[in-house]
Amino acid sequence: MLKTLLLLAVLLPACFADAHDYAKGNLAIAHPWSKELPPNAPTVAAYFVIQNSGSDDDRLMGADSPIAGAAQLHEHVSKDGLMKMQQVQTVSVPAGGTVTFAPMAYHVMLLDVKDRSRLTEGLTFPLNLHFEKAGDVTVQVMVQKQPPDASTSHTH
Ligand SMILES: [Cu+2]
Repeated sequence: MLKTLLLLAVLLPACFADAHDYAKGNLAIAHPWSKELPPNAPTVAAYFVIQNSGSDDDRLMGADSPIAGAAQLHEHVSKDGLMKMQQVQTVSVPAGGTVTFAPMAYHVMLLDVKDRSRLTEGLTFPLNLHFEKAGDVTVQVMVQKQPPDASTSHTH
C-alpha cells in the first residue's frame, strides 16, 4: 500500500505536467497559456478552457498571480463597431457547459507585472483561480509564441 502511494506520488505530477490539465471538483481547466509579449508590454493575458461536468452552475470569482500586482477578469465587447475589452466581476461556468478564455474573448488580465523572468516561451508561471463552488485552483500558465489553436485570432 505504501509503495503504491509512493509510486502515485511520483507519477501524478508528471502526468499532470504532460497533459497540462487541471481538475477541481466538477471543473476541468485545460491548457492554461499566455502569449509571449515584448518585454515592455504593460499587461499579460492568460487563457484556458473551463469545463463544468457537474449539475451545478459555478462561477469564476477572480484570479491572482505572484508575478503580478493585480489580476482582472476581462471580456471583449463590440462597441461602436470597435472591439474593446472591459472588466467583468465574475464569469459564470454553467452546469454541463464550457467557457473558453481566448484572445478576443474572456481572459485573465495581469496588471502591474512585477516578475518577467517567466514570461518567455516554454516557461510557465502560476495563476490562482477562485471559483465560487469548486474553490481555489492553482494552474501553471504556459508561455508560448503561438496560440494552441493556430486558427484562433489573437490580436489583443
Ligand atoms: Cu484585457
